[in-house]
Amino acid sequence: MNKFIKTAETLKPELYNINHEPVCGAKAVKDENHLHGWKMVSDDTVGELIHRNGSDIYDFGKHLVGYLSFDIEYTGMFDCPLRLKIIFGEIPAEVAEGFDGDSGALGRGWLQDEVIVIDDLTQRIELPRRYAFRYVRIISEWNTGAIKFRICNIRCNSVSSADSSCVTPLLESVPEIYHQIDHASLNTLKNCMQTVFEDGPKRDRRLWLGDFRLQAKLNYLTFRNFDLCKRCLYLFAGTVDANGRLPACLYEKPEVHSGELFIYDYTALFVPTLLEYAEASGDWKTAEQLWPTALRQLEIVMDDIDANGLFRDNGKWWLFIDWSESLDKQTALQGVVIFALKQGRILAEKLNITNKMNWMDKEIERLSHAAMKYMYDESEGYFVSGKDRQLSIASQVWMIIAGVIEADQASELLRRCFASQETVMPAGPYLYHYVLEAMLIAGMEDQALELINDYWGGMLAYGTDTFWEVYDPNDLYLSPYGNHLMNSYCHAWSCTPAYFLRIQKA
Ligand code: RAM
Repeated sequence: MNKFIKTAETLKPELYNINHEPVCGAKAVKDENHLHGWKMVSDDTVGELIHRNGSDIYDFGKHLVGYLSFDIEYTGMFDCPLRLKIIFGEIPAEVAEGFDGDSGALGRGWLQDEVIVIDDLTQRIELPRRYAFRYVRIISEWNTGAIKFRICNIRCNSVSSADSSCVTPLLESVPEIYHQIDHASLNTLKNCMQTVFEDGPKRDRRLWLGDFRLQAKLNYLTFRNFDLCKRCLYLFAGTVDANGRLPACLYEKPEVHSGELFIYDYTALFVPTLLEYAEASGDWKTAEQLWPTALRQLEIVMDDIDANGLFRDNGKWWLFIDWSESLDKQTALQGVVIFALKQGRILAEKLNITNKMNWMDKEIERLSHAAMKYMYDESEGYFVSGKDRQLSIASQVWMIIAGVIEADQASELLRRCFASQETVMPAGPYLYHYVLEAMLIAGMEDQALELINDYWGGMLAYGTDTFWEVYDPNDLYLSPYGNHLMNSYCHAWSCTPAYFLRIQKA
C-alpha cells in the first residue's frame, strides 16, 4: 500500500445507520402519463397471507441506500424450502417489469434482484447486499401448497457518511419548488456519500473524479464532511499510473485500485478539485502534499496541446464533457484546460510555489489566444468546435468558465446559442451543472433559477426524490447503456442545484 492510500485509509468514515419501515403496500399500474408508463398506487392487500404464488410491493416512501431484512410468519405444514425472488427499484419500472429482458451494455449484476431459498422460516431473513431503492417487490415463486405465509417486520437499515444535522436549510421565503429541489439534491448527495463519494449507489458505486468535484462543492456548503473529500483526493493520488496520470475512477474493493479509464477532462479537473478543497477546509497542508500530483496532471494534459496552442485528440483518451453523441468536444476541452491552468496558478500562488508560475502564465495566454483566434467565429459571434465548426452549448459554457471571454459578453453569447436551431444542446445533468456555472458568471441568475426549475424540477415531477444520471425531457428512455433500467436514478453529478441555491443567497 503506498503512502497516499495509507493516509486515505485512516480517513475512512463511519457510516450513520437509520432504520426505515415501508410507508405502504403498493401496486404498479400501467399509465402512460407516468415515468416509463408505470404508476404506483397504494395497495392494502400487501402483507396478507400468500399461497404458492403471489407478489407484494413495499413502498418505503423515499429513496434509501441500505440493507433489507424481514421475518416470515406461516401457517400449515412447511414441507418444502421457500423460494422467493426479490426485486429492488429506484423507480417503479424496475419492480413492475423485472429484469428478464436484455440488460444492455453493462453487466447484469447492476440490476438489483436476488433469489433466496429459505430452509428455516423462523430465522430473520437478512439480504446479503447493499441496495439502492424506494420499492421492493417480493415474489413467491411456485411454493408449497401446504403453507400460507406472509412477510412481516420488513425494514431497511440505511447507511450514509453524511451527517444531516450539519445542513442549514434554505430560507423559508424561498419558493416551495426550490425547497423540494433542494431536498432532492441533498438526498442525492447523502445517498451517494458512503466510504467514498460514489457516483450512484445503485451503479457504478465507485469514485469518479468528475462526479466527485461536484459532490465536494455541495458537501462544503452542507454536510461539511471534509475528511471524506480529503480521503478521495488521497485515493486518487494513490492510484496514478506509471506516468503519474490519475485514473478517471477507482475501486475500494478488494483493495483500492485504479479503474484504468482515463478521461482527459476529469484528469484536468483534479487541480480545481484540490484548490476548492483547500479553500473550503483551510487544509493547505494536504494541498501542498498533493501539489506534485496536481501539477503532473497539468503537464500531462498539456502534452495534447499542439504548436498552435490548440487541444488535439490523440485517440488515447476518453473525452467526456457530456453524453451527447454528436458533440464535438475540442473547444470545450480547450476551455477545461485553460480553466485548470488558471486554478493551478492560483493554487501555486497560495502555496507560494513559484517555479511553475511563469510556465502557467504563458500557457494560459497561449491557449486563450489560440481559442480566440481559431475557435471564435467573429462573424457569428460565438465559439465553434472541430473541423465542421460545430455550434454547441458545451463550447460556450467552457469558454465562459475559462474566462476566455469577458463575463459581460457571456450572457449575450449564451442567449444567442440557446436561441439557435443548430446548437448541440446538453444531453445530461453533468453538463447542465456547468451551464449553471456559466450562467452565474454571466450574471444570468434568473435564467439559472429557471433552468433549475425546468430541468431538475422536471425530474421531480415524475415522483422521484433524488436526481438522475440521465434526463432528457423528450426521451425518458434515453440510456448510454441501451437500457433505461440500467440508468442510475440517484446520481452524484445531478446533486448540485442545492449548491447553486445556496451560493445565490450568500
Ligand atoms: C458513468 C458514470 C459516472 C460518470 C462516467 C463518465 O459510468 O455514470 O457518473 O462520471 O460515466
